[in-house]
Amino acid sequence: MGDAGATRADAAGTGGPADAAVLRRLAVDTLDANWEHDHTVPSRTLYPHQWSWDSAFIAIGLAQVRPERAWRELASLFRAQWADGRVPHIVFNPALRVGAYFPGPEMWRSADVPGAPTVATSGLVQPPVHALAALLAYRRAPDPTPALAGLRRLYPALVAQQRYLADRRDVAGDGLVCIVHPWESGLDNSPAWDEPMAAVPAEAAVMRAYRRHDTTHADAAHRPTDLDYARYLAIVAAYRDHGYSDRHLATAHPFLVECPLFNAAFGAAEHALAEIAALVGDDPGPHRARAARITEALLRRLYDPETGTFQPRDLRTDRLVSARTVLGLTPLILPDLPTRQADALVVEARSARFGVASLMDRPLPTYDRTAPDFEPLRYWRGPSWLNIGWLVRCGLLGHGHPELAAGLRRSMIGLVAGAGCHEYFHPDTGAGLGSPAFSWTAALLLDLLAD
Ligand code: 2M8
Repeated sequence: MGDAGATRADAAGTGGPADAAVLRRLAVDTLDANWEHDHTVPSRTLYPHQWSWDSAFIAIGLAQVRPERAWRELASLFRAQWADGRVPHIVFNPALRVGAYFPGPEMWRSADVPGAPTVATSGLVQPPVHALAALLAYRRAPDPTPALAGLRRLYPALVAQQRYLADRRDVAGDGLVCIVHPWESGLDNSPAWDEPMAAVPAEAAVMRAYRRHDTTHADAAHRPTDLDYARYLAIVAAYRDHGYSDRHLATAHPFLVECPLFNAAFGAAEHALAEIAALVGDDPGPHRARAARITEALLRRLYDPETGTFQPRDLRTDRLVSARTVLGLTPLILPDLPTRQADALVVEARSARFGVASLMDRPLPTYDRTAPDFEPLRYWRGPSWLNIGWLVRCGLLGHGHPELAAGLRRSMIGLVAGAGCHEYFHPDTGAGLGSPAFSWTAALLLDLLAD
């Protein structure tokens, strides 16, 4: 990032009240502009419907400034929960024209599935950060009474979300959840998925039959490729054609991966549910026990002592993937991660690959910046994203690294001070990329400013 950005970052991050007020205003205006009846769209142009983990991050920011909306945001998402407990990764706004987003409801055909809600949705899920978000929304709320009522209403749905994942998605029977599509990771085209995706048969040419919506609103060089999309569609079709039933996954599904971030969120959700249970008068014990089992399974199955980080496991080959992405750092959000592994993750975070420091010279990238295929402009293959930095910062705080957490916070605030509420940022210059008015950037900025 350039000098001007760094200066503004320091002013905002170390108590420049005027700059902080300007940034807060920008964030609130962005969230207000993206509010749509009962939810916030991630971006008016690129993502005009409701997305699952976006809504969770957004609720954390709304809790401070529009507390009533924080609970409406989560409630509208969970109204679209399927009978089996899955929380769909997209809830489609029926008021929008066909073609407002690709792939739209006509590709997913959720209405054909018994147990799907009346509103059209996708059939995939995203990292279950919602229980953590609900707990933080409660803590951030100016008035605890309505916030506690919001938590109480949401609690059974959050429990059902976890039950779906535990009962239907533990395909290997090892206590971890598997994702069945890269979109479920939230880091769609991360190099983490290159190895498992290479085994998915598809040809880029099939995309000639479709019109991609994303590349009319963003530079194609900053987005997944046509071959990526051809594979995304092939995996959706495989899942959909089995009625989104998870019974066929082990035998018939082309993409099955245990992701460190998804499973860290799964474990963090049980920790959060234990705290929520205590607040709403339920027994926290079973949540604590499940949380401990998830951390143990993550250590056993996804921790690689050779590299000192967590790596996704491809269940089709039963091998850990080799790419070192920021996904590997995210189990730091688990409060019960043992010191040995937490320390190893801090070494990895501070390495030249990720550059976390108390005074960061560049933003946290999503992929090892020393890798030959590091791509500073292409979506999740290098650029810096606020939700990931925010999660890593939570982990650093939880494991006793306040100086590193402060460095990361300053760097993230500096990104928005320098470029605005962009979707993602160039990992060298801090330039804004993707949507210029992106909701979770705004929401998490509010959270960072409040700390
Ligand atoms: C991106 O994913 C969607 C597909 O779900 C897309 O590329 O169209 C990802 O960044 C994902 O993490 C995010 O939830 C979504 C909406 O912001 O966009």
